[in-house]
Amino acid sequence: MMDLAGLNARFAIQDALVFKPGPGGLVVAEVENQAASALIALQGAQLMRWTPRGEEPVIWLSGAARFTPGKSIRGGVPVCWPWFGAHASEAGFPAHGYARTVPWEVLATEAPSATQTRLVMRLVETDATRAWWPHDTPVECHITLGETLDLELVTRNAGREPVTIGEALHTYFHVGDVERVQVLGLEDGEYLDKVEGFRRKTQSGPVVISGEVDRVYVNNPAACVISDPVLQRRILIDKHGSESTVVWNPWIEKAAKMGDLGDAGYRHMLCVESGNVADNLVDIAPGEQHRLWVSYRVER
Ligand code: TA6
Repeated sequence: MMDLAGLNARFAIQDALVFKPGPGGLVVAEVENQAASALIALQGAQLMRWTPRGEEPVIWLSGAARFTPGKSIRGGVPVCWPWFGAHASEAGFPAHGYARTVPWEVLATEAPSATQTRLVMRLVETDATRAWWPHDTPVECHITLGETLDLELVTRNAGREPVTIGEALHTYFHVGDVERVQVLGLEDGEYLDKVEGFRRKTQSGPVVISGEVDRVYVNNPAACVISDPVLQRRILIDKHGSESTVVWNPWIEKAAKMGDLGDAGYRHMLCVESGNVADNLVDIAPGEQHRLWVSYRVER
């Protein structure tokens, strides 16, 4: 892996992007362009902050987050890959896959304009990752930061056998008061309710949060909107290559047990995750690739 000096010599962009030591010894890329500021940890290719100019932060990062090499950071956009939730057969394997807790390397940076900065990263495979996932599937994360945030996860099957992956961009959005927001776009959608042992249900009306919510909306390529009357804004979530949307808020008791969500953390976060999970795992044929793309934008 390249050290900070090497990273900056090769990939820093004047007036837009610099690599720095981050909390807990993690290396971060700090982006500051004319449209937004952002912070990305190289561990997990995990976006920690994205704030368009003049806006409140759009992405929520827990005030009690722990920053430890090899542990996932509470908040931001953890990349869940190549499985979501518990591993199908190996109870000891990491929850939500391993992509979020291992180093990624920088492949390229670019400033297409003064208002856009792009960072391309690739997961670094090691003996440890191969023990969890013995498939040849290079995965890249392409992040474009500006007034809009675009994230793309590209999985290529470089092996000789078909592979099946689960994945999600587990985005924690910052909201004024979770009890007052509505998620629009999932009306009439079928979902698995994790709070009730994955019971299959149908959404009626907008999603509102007044207790623990942990739902996987399946067969659902729809764009959604988080309508936030307290921060007086709408967050628009557009996506391609994603058939599932996960909506999660742990509420008071679960949040207290987690220990890294902060005292009133649950009130100011809502995960709306775009991916392919449960019914919607993705088969990738040898030589083929799959792209999961999301785009976030704030509207007032
Ligand atoms: O996406 C929802 C979820 O799968 C929940 O069930 C919840 O446990 C959450 O993700 C957080 O998981 P983590 O492993 O980051 O604590």
